[in-house]
Amino acid sequence: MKKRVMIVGATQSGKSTLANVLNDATRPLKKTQDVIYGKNTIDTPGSYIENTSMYKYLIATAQTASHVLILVDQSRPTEVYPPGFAKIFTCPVVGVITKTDLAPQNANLVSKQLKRIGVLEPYFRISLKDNIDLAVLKNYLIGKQDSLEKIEILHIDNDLHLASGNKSV
Ligand SMILES: Nc1nc2c(ncn2[C@@H]2O[C@H](COP(=O)(O)OP(=O)(O)O)[C@@H](O)[C@H]2O)c(=O)[nH]1
Ligand SMILES: [Mg+2]
Repeated sequence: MKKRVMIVGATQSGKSTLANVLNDATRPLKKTQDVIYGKNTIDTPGSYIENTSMYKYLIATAQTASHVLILVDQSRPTEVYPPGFAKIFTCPVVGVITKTDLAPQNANLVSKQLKRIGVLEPYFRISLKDNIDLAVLKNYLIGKQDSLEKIEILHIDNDLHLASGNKSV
């Protein structure tokens, strides 16, 4: 079964916008306290990261995820994550800097934030307006899984082929 990518970040950091991109969807950007499962994503409420007492829900939800995306908003670089936060997850963690069309003077600051949180480079720098980097991220996260599924299907096809070949002998 294909696993989903979990998206974590402060309220208004661009989580649901990114979820729509990764799902090829146009779900409205309503503020919600619910975890939303999309085709390829698990969109988590900002409150889960803004209250330490909610971290346990993030850890539990990440159990079924292929990756955790940790978002930092270049236009509002307030610290929302504690140092080393990324280490609480057992699946791969990917650092994503959102809204890179805004406040370019914060570019270094947000990279440093991701480092402090314990996220390893490379970081994906994305903007709603930047189709290229969005496509790179999407391919990195979802393309890999799709191609694995394709390989599995090829194997099944091959097995069927062999089986039917054997029958005719
Ligand atoms: N300028 C700019 N605005 C963005 C970008 N990504 C999201 N937004 C806007 O930021 C606001 C919050 O986005 P949303 O995805 O709802 O954030 P969430 O609360 O983390 O789910 C919305 O008005 C989006 O249109 C971006 O890359 N650039
Ligand atoms: Mg949202």
